[in-house]
Amino acid sequence: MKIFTFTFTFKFKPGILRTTMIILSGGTGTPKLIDGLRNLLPDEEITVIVNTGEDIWSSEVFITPDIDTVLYLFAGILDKTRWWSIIGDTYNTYHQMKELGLSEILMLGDRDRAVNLARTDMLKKGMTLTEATADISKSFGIRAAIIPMSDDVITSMIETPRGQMHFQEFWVTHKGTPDILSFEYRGIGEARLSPAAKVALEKEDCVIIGPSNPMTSIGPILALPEIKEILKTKKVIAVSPIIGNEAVSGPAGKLMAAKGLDVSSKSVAALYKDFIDVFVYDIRDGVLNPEDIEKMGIKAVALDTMMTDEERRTELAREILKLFNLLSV
Ligand code: FO1
Repeated sequence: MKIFTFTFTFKFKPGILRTTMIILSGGTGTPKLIDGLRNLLPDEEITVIVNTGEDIWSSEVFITPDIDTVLYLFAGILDKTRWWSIIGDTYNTYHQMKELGLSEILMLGDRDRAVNLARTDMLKKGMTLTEATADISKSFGIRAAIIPMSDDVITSMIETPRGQMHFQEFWVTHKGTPDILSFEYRGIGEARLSPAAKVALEKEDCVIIGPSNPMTSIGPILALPEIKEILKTKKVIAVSPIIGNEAVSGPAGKLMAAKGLDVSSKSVAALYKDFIDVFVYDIRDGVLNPEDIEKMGIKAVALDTMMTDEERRTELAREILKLFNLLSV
């Protein structure tokens, strides 16, 4: 049992107690929750530690999809129909490059490419990914802290009967269809948590693990040295990205099955059990027995996790903030 000395000292909005919240994010599920959280906390009270395992080099550009989704969300320019890329972006460069015979794995918009070109330039000049992300955040006037999980290169590689491929090749080029034999976070053995992420985690008390793919969005963050030990000393609430026996979106189910795991919220809770306090699962989940979660020493809470509109995203965020309040007693 963790002993919490943390107390909330002042109020931000009626009914919501104020604190700086750390969110572990990747993919598209967690950004939806952050979108709701932004209606309850000022951006400067939000710190997002972002997966970089899906980053990819394409046509001399270093693309970091999960960081960009969070950047564009805070900048107010995210395409919220897809939950990646910039709303209203054009694709002239992409189409021209395809015509020239270049292999473009990701359909990168023109403005999006400009951001990624700027980042690539910064990295080539010797800046870390953390510094480049902070620089771009500043240009967008973003007040939240957006921090890459690591400044080292970590790449989710999927082993399929067609050979090993980058996650984006598996997901975008092959539409997630190849069988998955195994997968690895290439480079994880030599990688470190980014110093900025470590400082943020050590300073704050409340951490949300968002409803993102536990294998390729959250998994690489948790695979970094030190982080699990740090999380054990925090109040941590995780939100399941699985309802029943299916992922809400994306390839989480297929990747979990490849690891020999049942595709279920119980499996997700088991992955996180050593360092979470509360596990949020969906009210529609007819498979999960909350007692199985409580037996792991984790409080199980059923909430509506289908964040299909802004109101529902905000409501889920509000319920999570209330749970942190309960944890502090
Ligand atoms: N996802 C797709 O399914 N097709 C695309 O062409 C595509 C382009 C793309 C460009 C920039 C970017 O930041 C993300 C992009 N994504 C695309 C999303 C991406 O593949 C994944 O959804 C993220 O890595 C999260 O898992």
